[in-house]
Amino acid sequence: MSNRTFTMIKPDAVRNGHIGNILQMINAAGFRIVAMKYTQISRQQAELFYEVHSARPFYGELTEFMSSGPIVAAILEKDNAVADFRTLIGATDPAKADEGTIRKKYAASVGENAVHGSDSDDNAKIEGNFFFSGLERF
Ligand code: 3AN
Repeated sequence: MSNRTFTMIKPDAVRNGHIGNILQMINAAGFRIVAMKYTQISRQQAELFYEVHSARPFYGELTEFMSSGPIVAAILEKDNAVADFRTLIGATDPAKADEGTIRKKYAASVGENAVHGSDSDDNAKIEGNFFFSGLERF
């Protein structure tokens, strides 16, 4: 079990003005911010980041959306970070997300679902390395 996960506040949540509220929920849940940046990825970078989903029917829609505006990327630290963060964000489909989760509060649809959270320790490392150098982690 590793104690780090990777997240993005997605373009829909940024556009809708939810950065502050989402960061507050992340802090309140006991995560420490190891690295953070406000940035926008290109279509090509989104295709690379989501390469594991390249065979899925929503890949085009997903990579277009994720490159459509700025995002907040961050590495978060806490015991059991990957699983606890998945609990905090709720189900991929906000209609199925539990009350009090980030997606229940701020997501509109399965495609535009406000936040990303790594699904394994291995992916948390790969995804964190995609966005951050060693000098950007504290
Ligand atoms: P999660 O983000 O909860 O790990 P995944 O890994 O199944 O969910 O999917 C990755 C991302 O792909 C989701 N965050 C969501 O934005 C998008 N996605 C998943 N399923 C669909 C779908 N049926 N239609 C459109 N986008 C989807």
